[in-house]
Amino acid sequence: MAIFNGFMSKFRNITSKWSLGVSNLFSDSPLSDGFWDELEELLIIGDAGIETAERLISELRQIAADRRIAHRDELKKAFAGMLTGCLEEIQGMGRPLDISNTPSVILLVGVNGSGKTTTAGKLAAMFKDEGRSVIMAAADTYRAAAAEQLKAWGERAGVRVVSQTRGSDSAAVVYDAIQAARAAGTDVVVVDTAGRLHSKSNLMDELAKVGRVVSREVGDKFEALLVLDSVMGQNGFIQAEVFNKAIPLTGVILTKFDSTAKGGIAISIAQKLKLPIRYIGLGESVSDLALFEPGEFISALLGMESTNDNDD
Ligand SMILES: Nc1nc2c(ncn2[C@@H]2O[C@H](COP(=O)(O)OP(=O)(O)O)[C@@H](O)[C@H]2O)c(=O)[nH]1
Ligand SMILES: [Mg+2]
Repeated sequence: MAIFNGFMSKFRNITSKWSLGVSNLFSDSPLSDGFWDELEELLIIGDAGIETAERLISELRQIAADRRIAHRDELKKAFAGMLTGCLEEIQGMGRPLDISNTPSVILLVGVNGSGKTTTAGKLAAMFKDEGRSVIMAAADTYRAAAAEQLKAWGERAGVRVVSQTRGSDSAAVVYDAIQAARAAGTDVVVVDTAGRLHSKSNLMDELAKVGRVVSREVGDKFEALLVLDSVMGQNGFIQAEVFNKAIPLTGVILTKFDSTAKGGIAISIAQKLKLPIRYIGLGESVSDLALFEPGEFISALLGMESTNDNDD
């Protein structure tokens, strides 16, 4: 049962005003000053951030000048190649996630409502689907219904959930889960954490403690993924720095992309956070998680066949 492939088909089903805007802009008409203004506006609306938008535009202007490009549609491929390049630079090669340890630990962190619990469930199901054994740790011991919500995902995915009573020490839950995984020879431990408000330092201390327990148990090689709600756009970034202080982040999962499909956010994550996007959330059900691949992402976003073979 291969439910987690087919990024393009899932993604192409998401209609996006933003993508349409890009397509309309790169139409079959001459380049003009208006074009550059519109492109800048589109990038900013798309959450690329002002700095990134300006940089992309000056690069694209240079390409247009160097190659004496006069028509908008001739620039589209160069634009796609530039965006893909921005993402690939950060994305690196290698595996999407390092899960070479047994057990490998994946911590999901982020503010309330960003999609951590949902993503934990999706990831657990994905790993199971790939033939790996999985345990989930309900380390959000703060919210009353948190463990129940994770258990529901556990049942759906056929994955065991390690939890303790509400209010207990989340580092202890994670410790238990790692011991259970060791005892059973489990491949992956997916840890759902509390939606810490980044201004509450006690909660950040708790997260740092979870990090210490994990490194003590499995070494420094573990994943700490920031779960970012793409609807929050640039506002979601303030949190990244604070989380990164509590625990060194290794990547991002961009959720709720089905609700925005604004491409700029992915570019600004690469530019500002310098963190690779590993997966992208495209809905609320268990299979609505797709591997993030820059070339596919950009070509789907811009309604193109493929940018993998770009020669820019
Ligand atoms: N449309 C959409 N909704 C999502 C996605 N991921 C999570 N959600 C929804 O966002 C809300 C908060 O998710 P939850 O996992 O509880 O967030 P948490 O507080 O970070 O654990 C829930 O209603 C989820 O169904 C996604 O990729 N797309
Ligand atoms: Mg949660």
